[in-house]
Amino acid sequence: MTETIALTPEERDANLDLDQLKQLVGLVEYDESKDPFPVTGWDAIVFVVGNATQTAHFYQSAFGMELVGYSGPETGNRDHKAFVLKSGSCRFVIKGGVAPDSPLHDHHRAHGDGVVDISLEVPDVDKCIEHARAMGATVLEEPHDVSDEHGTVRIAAIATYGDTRHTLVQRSGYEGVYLPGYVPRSSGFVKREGSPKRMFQALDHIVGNVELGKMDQWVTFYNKVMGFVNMAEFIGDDIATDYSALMSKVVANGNHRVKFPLNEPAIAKKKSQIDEYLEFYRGPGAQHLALATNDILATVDAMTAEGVEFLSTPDSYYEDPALRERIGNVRVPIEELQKRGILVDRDEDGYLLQIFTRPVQDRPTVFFELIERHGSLGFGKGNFKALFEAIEREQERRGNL
Ligand code: TYF
Ligand code: FE
Repeated sequence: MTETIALTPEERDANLDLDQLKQLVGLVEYDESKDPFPVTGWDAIVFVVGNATQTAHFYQSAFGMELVGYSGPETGNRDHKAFVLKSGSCRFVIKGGVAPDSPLHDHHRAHGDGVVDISLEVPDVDKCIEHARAMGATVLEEPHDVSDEHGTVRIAAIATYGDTRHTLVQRSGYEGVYLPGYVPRSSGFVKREGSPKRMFQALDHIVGNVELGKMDQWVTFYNKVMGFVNMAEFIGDDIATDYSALMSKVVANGNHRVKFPLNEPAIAKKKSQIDEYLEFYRGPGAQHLALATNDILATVDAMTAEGVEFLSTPDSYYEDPALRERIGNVRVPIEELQKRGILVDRDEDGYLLQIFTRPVQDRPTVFFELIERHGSLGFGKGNFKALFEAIEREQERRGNL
């Protein structure tokens, strides 16, 4: 029996409909009753940064996100400040240490700005933890209730690669702004005239970088512990040694809202971009977050106007006659893609448009992707060569190649 997928309250709030969402992030129907670790979707992406006050401003100005919640000294949290930001159904929580002995400073000392928690919404925390434990997962937080006047959420956490964790959140109709302890907060931030209402509507995937030889172990972790399935797209030995210097496999939860490509470095002619990440992040961690937009041209223009820097794509990419042949008809003239450096790929299901930012913090670690899907469920396989050449140009500029 097929369970019919339903919109999450977050997606409904963002005025997304199911058909749009299928297009936007490749959502699929699946039978949740057979899933040992059912996951509804993303709950929040939690970043630890050196200065949350300023980073929260960046995500409002540069990424058009809306400040909706807060926790900090003024609300009784003497350890750190945390800003809750939203764009469509996507929620970021930006944390920075206030107390000089906050453990967040230790995290930041090791890793710099980065993602500490890829938090997932689940319908039954206890069921997930029981299964995860039986499969050998490290349970960092046992299931427990957290309450305030807006209701009760049930929470637990398991460890994943590096110092990254998956907090599991069972919301059970909780009506507060994020989690108990957070208060609603808005800002006086006014969007630039003509900039889109939202620069992105949802989160599409988060890529994890793991150490050499560990990719398959992490794929197995997601298969066994979290019931994730393997997706078709991967970068194998063949591509790796020729130009990518990395190998990659993709796992997804049952409904495909949550997709995790996992990269490991490969020995190639040049120093792997994954090794550069592992060196500067000091270990495995989240490498890039792909934001789903339904108008990548408008989003790139709006972000560029705010100073966001994207990787460049050489004119030869667009002038290659094989490209036009490969991609066929897309909704915008190729010239419009070329002006902005947007990449395009087509597979048997459809096509996608994508572009990548430069790292968004001082260390050459975390960056973002914008993705506009039109049927394609892939990750831009046809662009890997052009993309990895662009990344290598950046590595070279940094003196890390
Ligand atoms: O998520 C993906 O698989 C694509 C391609 O270091 C990619 O966005 C893969 C590895 C990488 C950068 C981009
Ligand atoms: Fe990606």
